[in-house]
Amino acid sequence: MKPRDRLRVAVQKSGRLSEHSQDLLARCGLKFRQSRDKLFCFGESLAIDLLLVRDDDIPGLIADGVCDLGIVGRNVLAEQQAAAAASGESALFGEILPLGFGRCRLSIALPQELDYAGPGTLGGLRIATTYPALTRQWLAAAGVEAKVVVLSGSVEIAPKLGTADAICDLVSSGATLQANQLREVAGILDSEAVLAGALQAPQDERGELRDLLLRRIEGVIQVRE
Ligand code: PRT
Ligand code: ZN
Repeated sequence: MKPRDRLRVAVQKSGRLSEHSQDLLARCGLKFRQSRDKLFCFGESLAIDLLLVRDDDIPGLIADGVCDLGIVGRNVLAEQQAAAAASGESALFGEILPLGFGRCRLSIALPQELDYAGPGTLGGLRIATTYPALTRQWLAAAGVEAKVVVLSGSVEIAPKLGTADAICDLVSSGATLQANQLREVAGILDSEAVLAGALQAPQDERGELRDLLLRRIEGVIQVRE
């Protein structure tokens, strides 16, 4: 890959984290000119550019060295770390700094009419999720054998459809669970948006830019608190 002298940060193109992510970077004094296809933002105030992508692609872009940093939910990062661990690989990216927005939790939920007496209750059940690696990791740690049903979306309707007995999904207000007659019974992961990056910072100008951006982000977060 061609060496780069500009720092590249991956942010979500459109979704729950997009506005907050861009707002945070603007507060750090970064100004951008957007490309016509709206996928790339060229940094005009500092040599820091943005790549606008799907959130799920962010850990991979960092691992492949296409981006130096990314703003992504801890849930996405942790799922890809858990998936790497499950296949005996070590993830080449990690969490650098929690950012205090996009808060939610990954939780197990059961139909309201089912009693819950601890993780053992889940033994033998089918659990639908888009987070199979984290779900399996949690079940294994709890010593529970259950079947993980991998879905790509609309997890909350799986019990009603009969394709699963329980779910493991993100929850923020709890309204979605309630609307589907589900009850949160166990938390697997507390999540928020985080700054993610390569475990090894680049040892050149990009490393200096990364430190500068980190200090500015910390400053913005402190003022907000
Ligand atoms: O297109 P792309 O792949 O980039 O986006 P996406 O659709 O995968 O993600 P998006 O934009 O929905 O969410 C991005 C990130 O926001 C997630 O990875 C989380 O880190 C964070 N986040 C915070 C949430 C929620 N809160 C949240 N409530 N992500 C999803 N939800 C969903 C949840 O899956 C469930 O369907 O909202 C529903 C529950 O919300 P409540 O309020 O009814 O409990
Ligand atoms: Zn996504």
